[in-house]
Amino acid sequence: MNSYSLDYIDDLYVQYVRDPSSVSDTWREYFEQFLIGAKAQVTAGAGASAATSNRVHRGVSAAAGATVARSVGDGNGATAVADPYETGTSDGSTGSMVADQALWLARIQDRVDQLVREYRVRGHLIANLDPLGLSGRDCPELSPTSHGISEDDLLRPFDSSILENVSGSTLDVILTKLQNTYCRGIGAQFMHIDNRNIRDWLQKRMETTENRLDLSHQVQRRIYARLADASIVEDFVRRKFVGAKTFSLEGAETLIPMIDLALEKAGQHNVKEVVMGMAHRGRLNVMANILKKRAMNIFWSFDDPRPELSRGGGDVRYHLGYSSDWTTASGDNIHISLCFNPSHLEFVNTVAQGRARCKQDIRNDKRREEVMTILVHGDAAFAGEGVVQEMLNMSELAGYRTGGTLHIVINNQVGFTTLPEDGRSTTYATDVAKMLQIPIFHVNGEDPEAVAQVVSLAMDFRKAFHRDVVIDLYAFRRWGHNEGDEPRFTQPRMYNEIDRRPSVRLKYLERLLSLGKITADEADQINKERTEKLESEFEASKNETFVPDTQTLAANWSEYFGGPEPDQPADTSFDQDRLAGLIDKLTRLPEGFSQHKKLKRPMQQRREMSEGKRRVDWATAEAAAFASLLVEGHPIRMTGQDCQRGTFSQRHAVLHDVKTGETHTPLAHLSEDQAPLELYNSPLSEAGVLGFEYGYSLDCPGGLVAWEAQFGDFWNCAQVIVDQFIASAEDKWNRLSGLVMLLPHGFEGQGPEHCSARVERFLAMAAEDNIQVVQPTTPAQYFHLLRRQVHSKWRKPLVVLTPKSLLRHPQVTSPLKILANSEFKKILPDRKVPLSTAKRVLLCTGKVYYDLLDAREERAIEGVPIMRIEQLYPLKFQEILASLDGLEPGSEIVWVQEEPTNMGAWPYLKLNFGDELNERFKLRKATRAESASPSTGSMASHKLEQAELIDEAFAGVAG
Ligand SMILES: Cc1ncc(C[n+]2csc(CCOP(=O)(O)OP(=O)(O)O)c2C)c(N)n1
Repeated sequence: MNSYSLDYIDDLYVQYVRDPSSVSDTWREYFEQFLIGAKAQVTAGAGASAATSNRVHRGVSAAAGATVARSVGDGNGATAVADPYETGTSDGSTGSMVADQALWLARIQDRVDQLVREYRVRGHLIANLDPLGLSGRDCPELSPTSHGISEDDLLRPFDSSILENVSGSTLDVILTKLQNTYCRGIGAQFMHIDNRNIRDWLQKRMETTENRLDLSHQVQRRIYARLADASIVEDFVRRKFVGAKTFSLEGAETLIPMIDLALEKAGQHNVKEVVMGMAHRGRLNVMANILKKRAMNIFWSFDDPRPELSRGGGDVRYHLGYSSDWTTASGDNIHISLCFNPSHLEFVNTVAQGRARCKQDIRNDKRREEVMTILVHGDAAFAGEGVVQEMLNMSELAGYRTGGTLHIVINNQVGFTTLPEDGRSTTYATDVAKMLQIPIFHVNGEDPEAVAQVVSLAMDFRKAFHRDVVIDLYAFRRWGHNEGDEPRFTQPRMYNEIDRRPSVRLKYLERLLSLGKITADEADQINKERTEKLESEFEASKNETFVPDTQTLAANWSEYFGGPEPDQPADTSFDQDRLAGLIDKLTRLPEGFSQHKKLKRPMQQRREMSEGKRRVDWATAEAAAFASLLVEGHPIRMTGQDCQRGTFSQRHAVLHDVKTGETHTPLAHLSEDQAPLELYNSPLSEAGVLGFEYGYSLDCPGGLVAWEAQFGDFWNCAQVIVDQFIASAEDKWNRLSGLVMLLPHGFEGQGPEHCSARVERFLAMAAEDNIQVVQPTTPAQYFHLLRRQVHSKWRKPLVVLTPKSLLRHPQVTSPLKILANSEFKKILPDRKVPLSTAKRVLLCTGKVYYDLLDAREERAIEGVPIMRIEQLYPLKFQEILASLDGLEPGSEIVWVQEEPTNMGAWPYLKLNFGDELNERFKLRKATRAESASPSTGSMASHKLEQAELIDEAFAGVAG
């Protein structure tokens, strides 16, 4: 017994003394017995026989004994009870055979129980996981001698109370069972799970079977056939397209039977749809053998005979998505969608999760059982990319849960040229997943039957507990990182070993042949069928008339379109009385609801807005837009950090009863038949959460899906999601999204990380009408913008720079009738100062408009209209020109922005419209000086700069 186990029992005892119900039944019973015995001994003094004492104290550890002794002693003022192991003669013998047997039992029971526990905790360390045998580990805690168990002890029959089905077995039989369970081709990590029921479930499943499935002949043949599928495709492609990049799966072909068996289980578990996310490795193989994409389409892409089809767009073949239907052996149908994927490893994870969540919501799958996600990862990427942690953290949250994801790590033990020892500080590539209360199974990829067991167990775990589960598929990479890459430059020893290894298909075939489970003829037949099929697909792909299968958008996208912005705006009006009624409803609270006293006034004001007595403010316009969409039947999902209340305490979409803590969400109580509303505070993540919402939007064309940044400054933590998905998915993959990004923006002296949503970045990536970049300045404009996003059939991501101080600015209000009856306007003219009388035009966007307005009024400046560009992109020169109609040619136009000159919209405007504007007018700028960071950290300095900016805008215009 080592100190670790003694401490463990000691701790357990202390726990028991504090609260007997906090320990397991077995331990409670044991401690009760112990105390009875201890008391008896105290009462009987030295007369109590050691044998009795030992029998009573069966299983107590030395340390626990000491604790118990202390505790009993403290309680009774009696002397400490001796450690039962120390009782008797100096050699440990009591002199009585019965007593000796009891003494041995008491000692050994503890030690064996501890050893059993060690196997459960650490057995995976010595499991036979690595086909290359490079990562073997040592674990002295698993040797019986380190627990004081002798060779002789091993041969004695023994009754373990904590292992099932071992009654009367000798210790060595018990040990063999443990080794079979925990140290063969499967290494299980599950003892970090706090919930005992879950641990027991796993233990039982593994220990009663020794973690092996009794596979039927059919299943064994099926596994072989899937291995043949996997390896023959690889072989074929390598022969026909010499040197082409495929990111071969070879060395990890067991992935294909693994997914195949997962889908079989999924069918049995009533899963109807699977969303898959995976990177480059093995993707073509998965496409061919799991998604059943016709090989002719894959082959065609290697020759790439029609360059004109993908000029400037499209993507490489190993990033493309696909979807198809799968029929399991038992006849269940599952629709599988493989997500389009950028090179950026692991970022697709939450995109896939968001898609699965949306599919569940569409199916009204409240238990989140009919749609599941399978994510395939690389070992280096899983350990290295932080977004993995973000995804895992989201997996159990009410707003993001998807009922349990199957994670498969293709662990080829190298990342490009980097070995695990240089790539991670953890024992396993999967250790980040230990943060969750879920099991992690490591499995030897050259042991297809262990793989079959693991995937069955993992899928059953997911079904039973609705949690994620991780399989770490230990394998190798037969070729270089890609097929043109020489791995022996950097991994010579590893590749010596790899070169010696036959394929897993051949190894498994040998096994089945030796067991008589398949004949050589049958195996040949399986191989021949596959090769012939591939040959015929290859020939077909060469045919000049061949047209590759490009999948169109799913059926629920049929009425929506992408491409250029349509000329016709969508009708975003809404019946005024109905809108007033909805706003009023937002102020009604359930009977007895105790509202925070500071909310009473805004609520009263909101009521007045509904009655037309007060103009509508920003937050009310947003709530009104949401409410109107919901009652029209458009679902809304909005998440973001603290978005329920709103970072600036403006939204209060979820109210909290100050007495009970109960919540009330007025937007969810508008009408019986309103569409569903999902409004969640997000975890403190940008990349993971934005990826999720983007994914959700891919399957939710008819709803409003919005993500709000705490401050616009933070979206760049999710830069990859914006660059690789939001801005470019239509161009690369022809996939549309109507996702809304709400980014609080404005220079208000709060420092360089609380001022700028870096609009210049969006404008730099804006092309081909790929996104909308909008900075609305009135509540009515915001209302129509949100409604337009749903009512237009043109689906584009919408980036909105939203206000902060303007949320409470007295001038930032709109009449209810403009919300009801108007529409979104890309450019707002100055209605007070006609262009025909203008000496100069100030052109701006966002909050600075109100600063300019104030200054113009204060300084009594005349003849300087201030125009606002509300939609920065898409924006055509003709639209700008039309809004300048009437302005004398040669007049001065000043672009005014709060941002430094190298940021904001100025670089974009100058690049796209500068020459044309200058041909007709004189364009200049009023901006902050160029700067490496967006703003000063000093409030005083901010004010000075702002005043200078306004002065510059009006410079030379007499007041
Ligand atoms: C975010 C990101 N960083 C870097 C790369 C470049 N890269 C492509 S594959 C790769 C190695 C990946 O190793 P692993 O995750 O083990 O997968 P494997 O290729 O071995 O299957 C790297 C670094 C990338 N694609 N994405």
